[in-house]
Amino acid sequence: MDKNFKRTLITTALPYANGPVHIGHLAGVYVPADIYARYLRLCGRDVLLIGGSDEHGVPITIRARKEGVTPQDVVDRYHKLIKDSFEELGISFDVYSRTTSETHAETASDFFRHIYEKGGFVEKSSMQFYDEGAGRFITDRNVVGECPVCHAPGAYGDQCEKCGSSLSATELINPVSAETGNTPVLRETFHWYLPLDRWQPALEKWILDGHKEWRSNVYGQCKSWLDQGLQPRAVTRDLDWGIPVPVEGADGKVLYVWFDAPIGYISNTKELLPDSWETWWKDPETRIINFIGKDNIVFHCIIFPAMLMAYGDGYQLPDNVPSNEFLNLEGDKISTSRNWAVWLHEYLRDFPGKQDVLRYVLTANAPETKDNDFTWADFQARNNNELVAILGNFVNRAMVLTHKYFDGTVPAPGAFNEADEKMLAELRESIAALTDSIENFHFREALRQAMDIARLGNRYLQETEPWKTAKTDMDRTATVLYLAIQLCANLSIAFAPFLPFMSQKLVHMLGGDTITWAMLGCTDLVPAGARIQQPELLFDKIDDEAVQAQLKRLEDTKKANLEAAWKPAPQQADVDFDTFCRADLRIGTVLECERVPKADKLLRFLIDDGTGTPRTIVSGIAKSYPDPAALKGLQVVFIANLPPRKLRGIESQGMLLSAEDKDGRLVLASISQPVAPGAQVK
Ligand code: B3M
Ligand code: ZN
Repeated sequence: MDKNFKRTLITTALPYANGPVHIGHLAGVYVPADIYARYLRLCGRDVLLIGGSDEHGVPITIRARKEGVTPQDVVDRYHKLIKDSFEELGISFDVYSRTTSETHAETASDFFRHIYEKGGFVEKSSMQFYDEGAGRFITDRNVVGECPVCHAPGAYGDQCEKCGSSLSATELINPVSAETGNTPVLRETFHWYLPLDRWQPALEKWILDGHKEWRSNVYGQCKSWLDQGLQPRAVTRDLDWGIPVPVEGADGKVLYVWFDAPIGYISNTKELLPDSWETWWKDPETRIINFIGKDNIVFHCIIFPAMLMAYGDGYQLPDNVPSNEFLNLEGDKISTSRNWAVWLHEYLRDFPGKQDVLRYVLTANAPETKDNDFTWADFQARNNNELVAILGNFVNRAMVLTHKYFDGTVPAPGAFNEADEKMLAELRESIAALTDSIENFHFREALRQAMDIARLGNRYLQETEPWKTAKTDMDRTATVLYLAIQLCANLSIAFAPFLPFMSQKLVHMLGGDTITWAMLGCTDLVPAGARIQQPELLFDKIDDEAVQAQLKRLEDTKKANLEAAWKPAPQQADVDFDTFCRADLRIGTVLECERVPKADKLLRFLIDDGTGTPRTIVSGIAKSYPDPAALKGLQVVFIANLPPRKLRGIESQGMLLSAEDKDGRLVLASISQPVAPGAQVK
């Protein structure tokens, strides 16, 4: 890191307060930002970690209307839930505020007004869809219709998810409002636009020439935007939820949510430090780092910087924008609307005291360079095989042995031998690599290097065997256990940015209090003669049952989603009456029904069809009827004149009619009153 910087301002993307936070948000933004902030604090650097809820935007108003509450009610509820769960996970925000705060309204209004007065916007009219029934304009995203490119139904007014074409709402075929189903009309409106094209040369110079060190996904996205040529972007909307546009003649207009949200970083700094916030934004010796997800890159690297340049007055641009790819869950894209997520507040409820485990797994699997997958099996394995078996195990062995042979007092070491020196050299190597990784935002790698120190500890004990030397050479045992305890102390520091709860507990167990990054590598962190506490387990095993419960919940979600998405199949092409009449449908009475051995789908029916000779029919509905014997006596509908067919060696003389329910269950067709077996269905 460039040592010329005096302070680092770390911002985290502001989550929309229209739902809880999930593991995708955590892995992409909050856990890495917190690791970095904690690391810099340990280095004794001046740092702020800024967060807050994004409380404007259309999805919040839609949710409110659906629930019959006000948008303010929605954001109040989720802001509190999000803020509390971040705190419980140990995300060490210096401030976590919200974009409905008064400070924010003032700051964002001032931002717009100032740029407006400098002539930094252009005003343009356009035709926009208007829902006459609801009495409001509809944003492009909330118009749906047939895609003009691939003709898929349900394309959004800004994009078709089927073919990926980017669209404008007026191109849709048969457009309707996604919310009310009304057919909208076009109405003229006007908006203020930020002419990004004016800032293109400055942005090119700043990013393409000045920040080649950015992650390739970030640099690449910026380059492709710049290569396409920047266009003016509307920064106002016709909505009633948002910050009113603070100039005359703007009735019914609010700031576009992506105009006000990034200003939230500034407002929240102001709220924390009303007197000195400007140092954090305008002093060139401040370094600004924005942690975001990949879908936010253009807003943070192009639009917000253009806003800051348009405002002027010394605002600094970010120095880096570490942006992650996406985290999937059990192979599927995380989705709030499909409830396909691990929600932070639910995790905290289901796994109390295991904040560090989630932080560990999300960092070990961080989608830093490509999309990654969270699975509960991996979660369990990383806890049991790494946190418990490597880190927890080493610390426990070192401390138990020290209690056993030295009564819990750290022994004075003798001279270090070759094995000790080799171990210390490896320790220093790991520390150097670890520090370098964190400095370069490679947290996943950094975590592995921290775990290497615990691996080193286990290997050291295995090789030096203090339990054996204790029988013959107590001096040697003293040296080994002295060094093992120093390794424990090093682990409490190396893991502090990642696993803050474990770190604190370990520091306390070793009788320490303050730790700093500079102490890493030292071999006198816990001096000879110091008393250490009885070791408590740092981690415990996660059993199959806990994991099964989570998988069951996901399975239920999948089922519920399928049912919610169910629609009757489209009607088939017409069939002429005579053709239909050739199918000979009859009623039969079930005489016997049993499973077909070794075929888990098939049932064999014996049916009274009125002819006096029972008819055998094999039907693939066994999964829906676990108790076949109970079907005896039921009157069913069958097709009598299908050619016989052999199934598992049994000749089936016809086919039973059944209906497939939403969940895939097959239900036999029957009749409303008993009739004579063999009666024809017409
Ligand atoms: N709320 C979008 C998101 O959560 C948005 C980020 C704002 S950061 C200024 O993806
Ligand atoms: Zn399409």
